Amino acid sequence: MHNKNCTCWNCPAINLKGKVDFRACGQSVEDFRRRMGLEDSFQIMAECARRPDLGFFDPMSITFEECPEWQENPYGYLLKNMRVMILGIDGYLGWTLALWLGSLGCEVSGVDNYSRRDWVKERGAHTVVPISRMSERLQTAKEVLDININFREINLLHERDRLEEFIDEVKPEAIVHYGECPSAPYSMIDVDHAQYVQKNNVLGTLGVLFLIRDFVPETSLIKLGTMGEYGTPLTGRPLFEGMFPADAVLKWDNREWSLGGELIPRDPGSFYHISKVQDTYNVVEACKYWWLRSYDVMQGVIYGVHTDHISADSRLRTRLDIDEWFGTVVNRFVAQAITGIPLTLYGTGEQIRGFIALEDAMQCITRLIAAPPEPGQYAVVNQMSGFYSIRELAKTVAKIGKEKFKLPVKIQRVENPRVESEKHPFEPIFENLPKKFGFEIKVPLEEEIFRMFKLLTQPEIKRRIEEKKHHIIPKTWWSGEKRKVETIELFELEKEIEESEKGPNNHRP
Ligand code: USQ
Repeated sequence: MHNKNCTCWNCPAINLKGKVDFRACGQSVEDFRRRMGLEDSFQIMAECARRPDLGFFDPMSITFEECPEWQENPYGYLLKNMRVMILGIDGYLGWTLALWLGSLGCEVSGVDNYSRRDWVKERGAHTVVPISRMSERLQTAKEVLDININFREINLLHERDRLEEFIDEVKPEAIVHYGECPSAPYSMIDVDHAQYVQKNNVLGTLGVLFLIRDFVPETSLIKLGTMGEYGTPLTGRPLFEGMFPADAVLKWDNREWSLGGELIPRDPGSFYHISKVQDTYNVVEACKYWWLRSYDVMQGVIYGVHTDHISADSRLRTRLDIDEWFGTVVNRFVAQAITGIPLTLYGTGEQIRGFIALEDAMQCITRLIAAPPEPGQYAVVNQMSGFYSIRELAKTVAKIGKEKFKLPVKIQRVENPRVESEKHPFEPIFENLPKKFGFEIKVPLEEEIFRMFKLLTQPEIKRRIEEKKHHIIPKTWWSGEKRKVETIELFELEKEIEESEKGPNNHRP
């Protein structure tokens, strides 16, 4: 178990408030530990909110493996009935995680104001996988999976008093923050959308940080960031996990400095991605000022439709968007293949991105919840299971569509409405999750694409794709133009597949 040696120091049930003057400890956990080893008089005493009978004790003396409150499950020791609050519980990821955690015995609570439903509706699009109203979702979760979810409709930005009340009532031991607008193209529509996305995301999250400080300072915040914060630097320098490693140096003018521990440069590619960068700095500072604990999850592009729980009943399914604003590339490609639109490579299609299947993303988040950061610790994970060029992905989708579903799939290059490098080196480091948290890839790309075809070719879903087909070809340009992109080139699929069979150029750890 990856978290067996974590101690009460990591545990959200620890009660340190008022017992430790963190400012007197400096900012370094190592320094803290060193002083405890060296100075007899320097010690920390804490109480346990779950086991008050222990009285005051040294919080580093009991491990998760030894504590009866932490119980084994497939993703590490997990706190018994752990109280996890999901912000953005009605979304693609939020709903999936709620059922996933509920089935592991967590007490799940969640907040949403249905804004994802509203944004998609505003664009005239819809989720092609129909989803139930929240009341029906909650009832079905109870009926089919025996999961009780404590839900409250709250706007994170504008109803902070209600969020405060809910947090104080539930006292979550982990908060997973998915409650942001996730779309780059949506943020690039016009000034109103750009301002809205930044306000919603950045200020919403800032409010959450203050509430954590005041009401649940020991909770761990699992905050969704994006690999897109880093961009695709043309120097090809590695995209470390948030910070430079200890041995990284800056050389200039015959002098040398250590870069160890400093945030790596960010080069976001849309006003949405910028909002995530701003969040990063706000979360880092909150951890520094108030000793909050946070994992910032730099997630690659997500795709897929399956976990056992969302597939257990049609009323439990999660949403799936394929329009130009809210559809991510793999999900879009499968829908395009089904509806006869040649798969749309923007520009050369040589852009490379990190990807992860929905189910693997759930596994990662669970593993992070199970091994909370230490007080004051801000850490980053690059959450992806492999990286591919968009062109390779299109070929994979086309091949599965053609061979397994007998669809006449074509691929096209269209004008790129975005401003992004179309040919670039890419060296993401994504070692923390597998090495420190025990993450193992469970879902091969091809398997999830197959599952998507299976679901999306069902008559009702296919009809819903057809209905909104006109929102697939993009017309939102980073330049501000509003016109459909033109096709540059249409590919002979056979040739493309033949080439990809010569040697798939995919990249896994
Ligand atoms: N692309 C195509 N054809 C399409 C759609 C996209 O070639 O039909 C290209 C884009 O130009 C881009 C890449 O595919 O180079 C990924 O685009 P995307 O729309 O799938 O994803 P993106 O806009 O980058 O944003 C998505 C999520 C966002 C998350 C991000 C992770 O919407 O919330 O932050 O993936 S990452 O891309 O690693 O930043």
